[in-house]
This record gives sequence, structure tokens and C-alpha cells, in this order.
Amino acid sequence: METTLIILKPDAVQRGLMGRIISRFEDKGLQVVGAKLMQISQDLAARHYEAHREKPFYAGLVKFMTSSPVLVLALRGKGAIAISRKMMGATFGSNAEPGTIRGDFGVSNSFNLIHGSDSPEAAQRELELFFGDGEVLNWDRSLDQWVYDLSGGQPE
Ligand code: 3AN
Repeated sequence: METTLIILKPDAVQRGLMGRIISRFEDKGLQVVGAKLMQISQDLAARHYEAHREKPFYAGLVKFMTSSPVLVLALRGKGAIAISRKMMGATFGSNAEPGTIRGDFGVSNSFNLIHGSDSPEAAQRELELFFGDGEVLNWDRSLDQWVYDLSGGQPE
């Protein structure tokens, strides 16, 4: 099972889209194992986006991400990282496919509603950045026996 870090960005929170976006992930079968409404500090934004520090959009991105609260989620499931990325859609709302979160809910390129870890290494780093000890819960979901085929001992 993989766990990924998802951020519902300030535009998603302000536009009242949190519930609808979380529902998409729950409907898909991903499990919410962490959730936190928070205001991202300058320092945390800088650490989260350190790979983009030299990019021309960096200052605007940090300003946006620290401007208003975000909802940070830890989502778990088999292939959760790739599945979430597919559900998010292309980076820019203007060309994200219909059926994806960015494709269905936005048109903007910089206000693009959601962040999701793009690799297992990024997920581990980002989960540690945003969640403290004990804030990601390993809870048994009784539904799992119908979300996955567990007959072989592994979720399929
Ligand atoms: P993604 O979020 O799809 O993984 P990345 O990792 O390429 O996209 O970029 C990180 C974030 O930087 C994006 N979520 C987006 O908010 C922002 N970003 C990327 N490229 C641009 C751009 N050209 N103009 C404005 N913001 C951008």
C-alpha cells in the first residue's frame, strides 16, 4: 500500500470544493489516513517547493500557497500516487482533461486546485513535512474487503 500527500490549495478551499474533491478520492477507493486544515507558512512553502526555487513562477506560487488555508490529506491505497496524479489531471487547468479534478473544476494555470506527490520519494518527504508523529493514522477500513480482492493475501 502506498500513501501520498495531497494538498487542496487555497482556491479549492475558498471555492468550497473540499467535499467534492475528497468524495472523488473516496469514491475511487482511496483511504483518508490523514487530514489537516492549515495555513502554510513561508518556511514550509519554501521547503515544499524547494525544487522550483529558481523557476520564474516560484514567488507567485509561494504567495498563493500561503495566502489562505489549505487542506492537507494523506491518502492510502494500492498505487495511490499514480492514481491520484491521474485523477488530478494535467498541471494547467486550461488543458487538463475533462473528468479530472483540474479539468472539471478550473480554468486557471496557476490556481490549479490541488497538489499531489509525484513519486514515492516525494511522498515520503512531503508526508514528513506536513504531518507530525501520530497524525497519519493506520486504521482498518472494513470496506477494504470489497474495494480489493484480498483472497491472495495481497490487495489486488
Ligand atoms: P504538478 O503540480 O502538476 O506536479 P509541477 O510539479 O510541475 O506540477 O509544478 C508545481 C506547481 O507549480 C504546480 N502545481 C503549479 O501550481 C505551479 N506551476 C508549475 N508551472 C507553472 C507555471 N508555468 N506558471 C505558474 N505556476 C506553475
